[in-house]
Amino acid sequence: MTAKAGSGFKELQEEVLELKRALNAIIVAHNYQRPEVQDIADFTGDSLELARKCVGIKAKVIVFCGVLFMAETAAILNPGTTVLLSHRDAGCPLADTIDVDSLREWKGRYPEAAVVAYVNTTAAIKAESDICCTSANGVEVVNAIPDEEILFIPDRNLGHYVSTRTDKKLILYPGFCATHDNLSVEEVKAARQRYPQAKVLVHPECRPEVIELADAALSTSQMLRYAKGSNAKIFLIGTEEGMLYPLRKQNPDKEFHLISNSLVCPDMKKTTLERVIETMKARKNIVTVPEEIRVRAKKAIDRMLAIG
Ligand code: CIZ
Repeated sequence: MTAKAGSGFKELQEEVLELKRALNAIIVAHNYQRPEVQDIADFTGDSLELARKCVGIKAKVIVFCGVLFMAETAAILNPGTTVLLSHRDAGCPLADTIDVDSLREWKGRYPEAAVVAYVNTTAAIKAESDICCTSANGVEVVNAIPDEEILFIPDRNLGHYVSTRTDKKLILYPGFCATHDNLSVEEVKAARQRYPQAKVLVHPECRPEVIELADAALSTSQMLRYAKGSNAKIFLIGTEEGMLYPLRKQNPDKEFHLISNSLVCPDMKKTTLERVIETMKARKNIVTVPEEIRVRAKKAIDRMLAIG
């Protein structure tokens, strides 16, 4: 488990900071990154928070410690800035469950439906979609648009969660995040037995039957707010294990336990301090989005942002 940043990382972290100054860079890290990586970031947060925080900042380079679709979102919103992905192969199997051809085929099957794309999609998929949503605002987005029929892509679990909170008709694309989808009812029940007084917080990418057992289904940013505002002292967490680090850091008087040790995203864990240094030294893993795709993908993101 990597939920504690050790002092053994000091030299590497100093090297990153020197490179940061030399490159005039800003470093952002997703909530699921290793603690020692989160510690070198100017900002941590969910993917959209991070991409938005980079807007208007005068840095020449954004070093995105996360996975490819997140760095693409940063590139879409910050076209004048060079975006480096912390590890060349850090992808998102959920985002890869849908490609443009299959999306077009689904659109053909449901020509009346508006396409709502979870931000965990490639720039090319966003460009083909009407509007984006995050795990924090899926319900608001679906309820705010005028369409009654919605093709929700690509996460079936988030889509199902949204469908339980709207009267609209949702058609769910069958993608899922293996890390969240693996969390089982038995694991939640066993954790509850160990800590009967705990609040159970799971991510909406978990299966519907798991969400039903939880006290709340929340995005990572919402989990941070919930834990801070709650009087509870013990929390059982059903999302990627990197989340334990900011939760514990921001709430030193509270206890956080991962519901299952299998809640580890292999792609998120590819980024190490050594990889960040390598990437910055070589100024490599530059993430670019073709302008024609960027402009259309930005429209889908901007529509979501306009909802608030
Ligand atoms: O969009 C994100 O950052 C993801 C993948 C999850 C979340 O809930 O923050």
